[in-house]
Amino acid sequence: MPNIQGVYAREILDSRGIPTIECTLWLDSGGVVATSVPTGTSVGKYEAHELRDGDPDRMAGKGVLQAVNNINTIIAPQLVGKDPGMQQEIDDLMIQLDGKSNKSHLGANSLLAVSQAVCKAGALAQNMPLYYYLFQKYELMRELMIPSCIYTLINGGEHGADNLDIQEFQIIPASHIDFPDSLNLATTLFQKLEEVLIIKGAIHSVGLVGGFTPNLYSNSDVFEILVETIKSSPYTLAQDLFFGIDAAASEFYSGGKYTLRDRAEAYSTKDLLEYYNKLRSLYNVFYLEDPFAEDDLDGWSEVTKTLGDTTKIVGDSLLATNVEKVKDAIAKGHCNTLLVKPNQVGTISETIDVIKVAREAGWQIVMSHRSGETNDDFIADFAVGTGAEYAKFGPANRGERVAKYNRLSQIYIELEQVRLKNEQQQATSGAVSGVTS
Ligand code: 2PG
Ligand code: MG
Repeated sequence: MPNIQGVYAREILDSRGIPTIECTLWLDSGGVVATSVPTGTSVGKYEAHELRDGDPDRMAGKGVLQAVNNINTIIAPQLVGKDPGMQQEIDDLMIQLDGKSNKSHLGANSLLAVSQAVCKAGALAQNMPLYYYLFQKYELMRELMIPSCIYTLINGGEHGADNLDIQEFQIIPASHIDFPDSLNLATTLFQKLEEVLIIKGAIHSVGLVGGFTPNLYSNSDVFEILVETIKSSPYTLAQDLFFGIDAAASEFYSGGKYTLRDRAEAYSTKDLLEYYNKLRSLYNVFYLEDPFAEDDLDGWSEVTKTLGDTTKIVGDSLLATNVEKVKDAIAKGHCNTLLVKPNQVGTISETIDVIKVAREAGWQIVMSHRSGETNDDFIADFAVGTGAEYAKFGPANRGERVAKYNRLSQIYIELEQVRLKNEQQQATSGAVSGVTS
């Protein structure tokens, strides 16, 4: 097996023009992999620490030269000669080198850049596609499949332009729809939505993840526009697709109240639950991500109790891909679905542990991009290889988002080829056994 010969990191820019880290790793067999880490905008307070330089004279204080230096001078020398298949050992070593519970010493961004590079190198060393390497290494499911995609069509909140309070308005094609048809549906509706927004005179620039940012009177108006868009398409709501939101509610929570432009008076936790209830019954909103602030645990318990049977209650900032937080939420019934962002925790091994805990509780998994992305498609392979039921990569729009969908398309083709080959083999052996019997 080839071993690690060198690791090198550098500062690059993400899709928002904000610095992030790219890590290159080469093996003594001559193979080379490169990967980069995403970063968030609506960052939960329980996430691992992202190390930034804070030098106001450079990159508006957001440089990552120190984190890059940590890789090149502290982590890299320790990895030379190691087997890239030893993901757990290498991640444990980096966690030890960091020494802080939230990875604030070397930075979770440094650790993840290396951890992802090691993972990619492990696949390369075995000559396997990354998704297949993960599938056979971690055995998190029986069969490989493409996750159902959650497409964000409209952005507000921190991802928008002070236009709406809810961060993401999403469409989710029904799970029986295969990936090419799902992508067709999302692309068709994205383009039809643009036409509808132009006719309405609603401003339609795009937000951080590429969704439109119309200036509307209320958050619920978005659903009227989406319903109108769907009516002008070949698709039927609640049959071919459903709605979802990522409220990212911590961003409009203050002093125990939620401020939404839908009404003058701020919403109590109970009022907001009522609001979601209405969205659920009026518009088939069956996916609620971060519906309440990360510390409003009563809101989380109530929404799971009242809507959890029919609706995915998805913990993003609440859970922060943190194993203790997930265990607590399972025990207390705070939500029923795990959103996974590897950079919230900082290593691939810890991310896998979190997924395992959620799986044991019977939860489903949503694998997620971040608002600050690069063209790296690591997360697409990671979603397939860990058996995530859902993938949230933004709209099928903008280079850094479509990189992930284009990778899913490629994996879909590979999986189809394997399926057809198996079918042919089965047919042939059936025919042979038919002849000989
Ligand atoms: C989210 C993500 C991605 P950010 O809240 O789920 O859509 O946003 O990366 O800004 O946290
Ligand atoms: Mg979120």
